[in-house]
Amino acid sequence: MKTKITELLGIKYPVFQGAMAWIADAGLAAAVSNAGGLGIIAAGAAPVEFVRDEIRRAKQLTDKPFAVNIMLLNPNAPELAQLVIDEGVKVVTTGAGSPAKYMKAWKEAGIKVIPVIASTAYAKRMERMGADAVIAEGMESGGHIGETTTMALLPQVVDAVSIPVICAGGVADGRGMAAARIFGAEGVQCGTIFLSAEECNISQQYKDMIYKANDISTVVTGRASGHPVRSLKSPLSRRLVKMEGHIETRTLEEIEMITAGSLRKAVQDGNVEEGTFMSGQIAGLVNGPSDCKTILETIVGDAERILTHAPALIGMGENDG
Ligand code: TUI
Repeated sequence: MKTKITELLGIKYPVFQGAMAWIADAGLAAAVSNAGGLGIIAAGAAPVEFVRDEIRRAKQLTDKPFAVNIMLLNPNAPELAQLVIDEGVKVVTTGAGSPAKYMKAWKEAGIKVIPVIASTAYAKRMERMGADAVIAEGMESGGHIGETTTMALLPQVVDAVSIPVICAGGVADGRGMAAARIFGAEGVQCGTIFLSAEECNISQQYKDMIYKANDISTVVTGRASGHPVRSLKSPLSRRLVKMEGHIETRTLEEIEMITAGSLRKAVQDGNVEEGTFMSGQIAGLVNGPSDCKTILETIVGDAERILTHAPALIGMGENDG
């Protein structure tokens, strides 16, 4: 499947692996890139030295393009912005804010910049600023989210900008990818499905919770503090929902106390009681272990089949009257 994004980045499949903080390391990113997609290392809240080592490790593991994601709420963001230049990273994605401060230096360094956006206004700003593409992320996604669904956001962003749009939020199979392409997206970004990859190094508890999840297994917490986060329903998220039901300043501080470090507790320790198990709403489609190559080939192969045979599949074929 050739699109403006496969051409722009020199990759085989127009599928990005979402930059999941604490999860998307060099091992996962390189496995995705080697399988033909765009692997992305999530800098998350990690120290600069750690991210430098991960970038160097990815270069050892793959000769294909990979990206680094900079989460702009991270206090280290300015140092990370320089690090990607120093390390010769070719593609940068950003999330949770504006990359305005770094855009000029990145473009001068020849870096392809692809911000995650959650509104048309922001998409237009990014285009004016020189972004090479945008990732339109619907609120079906896991982690920190905006307010609009993929179904509503994607066509509006596609109409609002002329640069390529990548669809994120709710995509885990060929149907999702085919739908995204019909809406005008040049590619997709998937997060949750990659939690099932053998190359994804997270606790077995986290994987099992994803495999057991269904369509109503996630919940959004943190709206009160201005950083809404989607995660699996769990002892911690249930406590947060209760606390947010009667919010005062004291509980906001308490919430900060119990959520700080809770993603690490989920990813590394498999701490079911105190962990935040971030997940998209599509987790119900993720039912067991797989690997990056199978995931990519299944999504793209199924999308191609659906798009090729679409008229017959929806009863509008030549022989369907
Ligand atoms: O960034 C994400 N997803 C994330 S970051 C993350 S780590 C975290 N942990 C705890 C609390 C908060 C974050 C987990 N998941 N996705 C990209 C994304 N960006 N989603 C939404 C946005 C976004 C939101 C506002 C992008 C730009 C933006 O700008 C608003 C404005 O007008 O300044």
